[in-house]
This record gives sequence, structure tokens and C-alpha cells, in this order.
Amino acid sequence: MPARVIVGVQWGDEGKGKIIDILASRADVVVRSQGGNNAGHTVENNGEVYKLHLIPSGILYKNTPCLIGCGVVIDPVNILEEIDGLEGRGISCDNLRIDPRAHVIMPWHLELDGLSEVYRGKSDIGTTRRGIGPCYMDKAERCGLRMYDLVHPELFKEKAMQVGKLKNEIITKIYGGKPVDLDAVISKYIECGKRLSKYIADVSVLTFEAITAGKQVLFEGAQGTLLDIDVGTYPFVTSSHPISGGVCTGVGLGPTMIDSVIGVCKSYTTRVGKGPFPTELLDEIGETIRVAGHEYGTTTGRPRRTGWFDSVILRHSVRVNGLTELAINKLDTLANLGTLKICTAYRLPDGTVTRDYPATLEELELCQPVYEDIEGFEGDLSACKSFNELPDACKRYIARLEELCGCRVSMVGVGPARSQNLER
Ligand code: 2SA
Ligand code: GDP
Ligand code: MG
Repeated sequence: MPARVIVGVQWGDEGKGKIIDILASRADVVVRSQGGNNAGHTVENNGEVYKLHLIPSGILYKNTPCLIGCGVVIDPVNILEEIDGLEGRGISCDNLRIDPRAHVIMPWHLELDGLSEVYRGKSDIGTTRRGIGPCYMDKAERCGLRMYDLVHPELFKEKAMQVGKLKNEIITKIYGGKPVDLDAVISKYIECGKRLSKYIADVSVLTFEAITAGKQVLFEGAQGTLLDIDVGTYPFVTSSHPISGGVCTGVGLGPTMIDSVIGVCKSYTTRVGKGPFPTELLDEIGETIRVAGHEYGTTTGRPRRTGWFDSVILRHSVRVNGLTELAINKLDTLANLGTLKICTAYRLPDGTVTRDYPATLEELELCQPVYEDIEGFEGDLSACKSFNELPDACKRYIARLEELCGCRVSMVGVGPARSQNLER
């Protein structure tokens, strides 16, 4: 399958980084198409732990080109820190390419992200405060700065001064915040642009050429399906399209060029940030899962909310992404919990039961999960080397998830390392 998409099918942090890292070993090119440094992918290799935010996980392979498409938003200071951090550990970033159309996260975006969260008060979204939403707002408003501008100092200065003045008016007069020092910011960003200019290339063209030449191309998703701005739990979502369709617009590629879509999920559910979460466990089991699964945000360190596996979410994800297979991570974390629960449907206040994920938050808030009990499993799964070695109860759990979700499970994770991914 030359062109494969990897997407998160829950609320992000499903362990996409690990799956991408494994599949990148067989890929010729790795491409990222949405989000920014709000993402956090943890990859473990030979005892070394890498936390990647913006740079595609394929960077750990020496000869694999890693492309950042037009749908990604880039914080120039942050990407340079990430490049320096990787190169300091002996990982070359010479194969990195960034599309000139990608938008730039400016300091006023960071400022406005924080100010608007404070303004929202109790109805805050729980953003990562990396300036993601305000940057995508400017893109839609058509006043954003792009990577092409950043690497052309005169153009950048003129555009940044014009939009920066307006942003300072909003920061000071609407939110009562401190203005951004435009001269200092512009000088600093022009310096960043000088260092980043060598990476600029048309990612749509590069990707198209790779696919038509028969190369294996892997599209790396960030966040997850329920954080999609259209089909996610709006407004508690990110501002991009973490679904498979986002790859087409975020790279500049038609859907007929994609061959398969792998959805990554956990054997339970987690969420960082605010918003409804029907299977959330606010009891000791939830805390046990958080501790056993080290459920803390890779970017912000925030504790993740935890809950039982929700097949209603998965059926929604299978549909909106056109999934061809599923990778289920963190089966090891569910061991030794006794009887497990799986959410099979939602019950509405009038007693009706639905198997479909509701379209609005208002409807979702009324839903109660319908559970079925399933036998748990004991022991340390992390040493299992093949799917067949797993206890029978694990195999039954996976088979039941497969049946409820309507999608084939091709991989099962029993630990964070490359070797702990069991292909089926
Ligand atoms: P934003 O900053 O505007 O994208 O936030 C909007 C919502 O999207 C959620 N979001 C995420 N959820 C899970 N993982 C993400 N990445 C990091 C990680 C998160 C972290 O890998 O752990 O470290 O906290 C991510 N990025 C955005 C966010 O929580 C809001 O609900
Ligand atoms: P991503 O954003 O989807 O790439 O996921 P994150 O890296 O933010 O979070 C997933 C976490 O789970 C990371 O710390 C991974 O190292 C870890 N992980 C991935 N797969 C497994 C697994 O099968 N078992 C366990 N115990 N940890 C895993
Ligand atoms: Mg993550």
C-alpha cells in the first residue's frame, strides 16, 4: 500500500507516535498535514525517549524525508528548538521540508490563546495555549502570515507590522492585555526565517511525485477524530482536521491517491482538556488507569481524564475516516483490573438507545453509556512477543472490540517500545 494515513480515533494521545515510528521504518517519506506544536508524540527506541511536537516522527530514520504540509501551523521559535534538540542528540534534520503555504504562529497568537481562555472563564476549552486556534482564525480570516513570508524579510516586516498593529489593538483594548513589542518580534522572527529558509519546499509536489513514483508514503496524524473542528465535540476541539480527509487539504492531494487509513486507539479512553466524556471514570479505577498508563500530557504535562472503551466513538471514527484497519494500544494497562466494561451504545433520557455518536454537544450531554461486562485479564502482558502468546481473555476482548467497531484490528500494543507492538 503506497500511501497510508495514520489517524487518532479518540481524543488524541492514542500512541500514534509509536505506530508511526514502527511503520516509518518501511516508509520512504513521512508527511504531517495538520495541527502544530500542540501535538506530543512519544517514541521509545533502544531505551531512548523522544518527545516530538511538530517534526514528523519519521525523523528518527536517517534517510527518510519528513515533510510538513500546508495545513500545519508553525511556531518558528519552537520548531528551531525542536530541530536543535534533535540535532544535539545526533538526529539530523537535513531531510525536513516545510511547505511555503503553512501558516506561522506569531507571539500575538500565543497571547490571544491565553487571553481568550481566561475570557471564557468556566467554559474554557482547555487549550494547550500554543496559539493554535488564533493562528487558524487568521488563516480563515485571510490575514495570516505564511512560511513564504517568514523567509522573505521585507515582505514579512511589512505584513507582520500591519497585522501586528491590529492584534495589539485587540489584545489591549478588548482583553486589557499587554501589547506585543512588534519591532523586537519582527527582528527575532526574521532571524528564525533565515535559519528555516533551507527547509522550504512545495510539499504537495514532493508528495505527489513520491506517490506516483511508487514510493511508500506515510501520513502522520496529530490529535484525534473527536478533536476535529467539524466532526469532533465542538467547541471542545482543536482548530484543524485531524481526520483522514484533513490529509487531502493539509497536503494538497486528492483522495484517490490514498490507499489505506489506519486508526489508532487505546484499549480504554482518555481526554485532556474540557468537554463531555460519557465513559469517564471519576473513581479509583480511573485513577488506577491514569497511574498504570502514565496518562499525563506530552506537551503540557496535564493529567489526562480516563474512562472505559467507547465503541460508539469508534464507530463514528470508522465512518468519518473510512478506516481500513485499527491499531489498539495499551492493552497492558488494562491488566489486573478485574471485570472490564465496554460501552456498546448510549441511552437517552426517554429510554431510547442509540449506537451513533450524536452530532451536538447538547445531545451528547444527555447520553448515558450502556455497558456490557467482559472478563478481564491478569499478569504482565508487556513481555508477550506475539499476538498468539496473549492470554485467551485478551484475545476475546480484542475480538469483541473488533465486532462492535466494525473494523479489523491489525496491531495490538502491550508497551511503549517498538518491540511491544504485536502484529496480527
Ligand atoms: P488547542 O491547543 O487549541 O489545539 O486545544 C484544543 C483542544 O484540543 C486538545 N488537544 C489535545 N488533546 C490531546 N493531546 C494533544 N496533544 C498533547 C499530548 C496534549 C498535552 O500529546 O499529550 O500535552 O496536553 C492535544 N493537543 C490539543 C486540547 O486539550 C483541547 O481540548
Ligand atoms: P500520540 O500523541 O498519539 O503519539 O500519543 P502520546 O505519545 O501523546 O501518548 C501515548 C503514550 O503511551 C506515550 O507515552 C507512549 O510511549 C505510550 N504507549 C504507546 N503505546 C503503548 C502501549 O501499548 N502500552 C503502554 N503501556 N504505553 C504505550
Ligand atoms: Mg500526544
